[in-house]
Amino acid sequence: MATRRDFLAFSTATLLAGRIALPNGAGTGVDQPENERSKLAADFQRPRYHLLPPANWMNDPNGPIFWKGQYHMFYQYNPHGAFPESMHWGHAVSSDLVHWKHLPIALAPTPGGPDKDGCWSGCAVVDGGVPTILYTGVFPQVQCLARGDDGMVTWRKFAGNPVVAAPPQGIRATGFRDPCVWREGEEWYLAIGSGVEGQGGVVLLYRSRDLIHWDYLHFLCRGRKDELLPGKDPVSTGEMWECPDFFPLADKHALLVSTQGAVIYSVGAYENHYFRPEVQGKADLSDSYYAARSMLDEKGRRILWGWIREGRSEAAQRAAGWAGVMSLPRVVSLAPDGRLRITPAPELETLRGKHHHFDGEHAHGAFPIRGDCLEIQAEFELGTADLAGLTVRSSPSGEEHTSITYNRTKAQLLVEREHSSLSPDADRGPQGGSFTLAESETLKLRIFLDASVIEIFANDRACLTSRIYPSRPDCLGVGTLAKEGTARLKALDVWEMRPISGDRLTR
Ligand code: DQQ
Repeated sequence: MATRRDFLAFSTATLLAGRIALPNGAGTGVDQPENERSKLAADFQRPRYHLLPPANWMNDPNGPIFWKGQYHMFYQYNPHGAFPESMHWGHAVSSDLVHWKHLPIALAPTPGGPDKDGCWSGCAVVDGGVPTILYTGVFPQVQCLARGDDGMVTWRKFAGNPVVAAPPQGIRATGFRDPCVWREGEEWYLAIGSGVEGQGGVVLLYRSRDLIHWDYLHFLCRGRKDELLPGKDPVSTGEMWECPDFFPLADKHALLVSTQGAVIYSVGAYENHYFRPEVQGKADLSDSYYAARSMLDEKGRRILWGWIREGRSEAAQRAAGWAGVMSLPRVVSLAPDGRLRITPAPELETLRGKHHHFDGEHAHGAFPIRGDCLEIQAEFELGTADLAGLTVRSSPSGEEHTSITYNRTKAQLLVEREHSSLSPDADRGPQGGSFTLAESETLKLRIFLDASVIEIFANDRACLTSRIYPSRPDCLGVGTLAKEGTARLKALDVWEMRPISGDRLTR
C-alpha cells in the first residue's frame, strides 16, 4: 500500500499554474465575471433541471459514486472555455440525485506529469476507506491514480504514476483509456477501453491487489469491426471501445461501451474472467447521448449517467460560453426478455410542479399548456395511423416546432428536427432508431423537456436523447399529431418542472 508521501498534493497553486483562478473558494475553475454569469443564467437554451457546470465545456461522466450518503459526480471539464481541450475533472455532489452543488475541480493536468495534456475519463472506488480515482493521463494514454480525502474534495496524485504505462505488447491498440475498476474478493479488476487495429473494439482486463501494481490478463470481451448489432439497427460496434462500464445485474453481467458513435450494451455471462455477450442493444437511440457510466447506490440501484452533447456549431457553443449537459439519472435493471430496462429515476418526480391532465376527448392539435421545462407523459392508441406522437417547443405561429413520433411502417422512434430552429447553427437531422410496438400495444411516451435538452423514454424499453435550439424564447407550445390515419390519445399528463437552482446552476 502506498503511503501519503507517495502522493503529490493537488493544490490551489497547481490550479493557478494552469491559469485557473478559484472564485471565492467555489473552486469550479471559473473566475466568472458577474456579467458573464448573468448572461448564462438568462440563456434560455441552458437547462434548468439538468446537471451542468457553471460555465465552459463538459463531456463524459467520470467516476460517479455514492459515498457517505451523497452522490458524487465527476465529469470531463475544460475550465478555459466551451471547447474540448485541457481536460480536468469537474465535481458536483447531491444528496437526492436531483439537486447539485458544485465542488472544486478534482483533478487538473500536472505540468510535466503523465497527465500533462489532460486528465481523461475514469472511475472512482473506495479502497479500505480511502476514495481513489483511476483515470487516463494523456499523451500518450496511460492509467493514473489519485487518492481523495474523506469528503472527496481534495485529491492527491500518486507520485509513481502512471500505474499502467502502456497497452499489452503485441496488440496494435487503437486506444488505451477510460479505466473501470471493481473488486472481487481480495483482488481488484480493471477494464480498459481499447481496440485492435483493423479488427474491432476490445476491453482489456487487468488484476491487482493494491490498485497500483497491475497484471494484464486478457480481453474481457472483444467485438468485430463491421459487426452489426443483432436486430434492425445497423450499428457498427467499431474499432475502438471507449468508457467501458462493467457490472453485475441480477444473475447476469452487463457491459456498456461507447463505440465513437453510440453507447452499446451487452448482457451476458461472466465466467473465468471472460465476458460472453448474450443480448445486445443500444443504451440510447441517439448519438446525442455518449460515454455512459454507472454507479451503485445505497438502495442497490444501478444508476446510469451519460454525456448529452451539443447539437449546434462549435462557434455557437463558444459564443454561448457553455457546452455539454449531464443526462438525468436513469435506473438500469434486467427486463424479462433479457434486455436492459432503462428508466428515469423516481426521484425526478420531486421536481414536478403544476399538473395538467387531458383525456382522450382532446384527440389532436395544440393543448393549452406552455412550457420549455416540462415532464410529459402521453399514451396513444395507434388506431389506423402510421405515425403518432407529440410536438413540443412550438412557436405561436408554428414555424418552429419539434416532433417526437413513432413511425409504424419504419418501426422507429424519431425526433424530427427539421423545423426545430430557424437558426443556421442548429443541427436539423432526425434522431432515433429501431423501436417496434406489438400490434395491440399502446405507445407510452415519457418526455423530459428542459430548454435545449429532450430525454425520451418509450414503453420502458427505449431511450432517445436529443438537442434542439429554438431561436425564439416563446417556443413553448405542446401538441399531438397523427398521420396517415387516426390515432387516439388515451391520456396526457404534463407537469411543469421546478428548476434545481435559481440561476441555471451558474454558481
Ligand atoms: N472522452 C474522454 C476520453 C474518452 C472520451 C476525453 C469519450 O477519455 O475516451 O475527454 O467521450
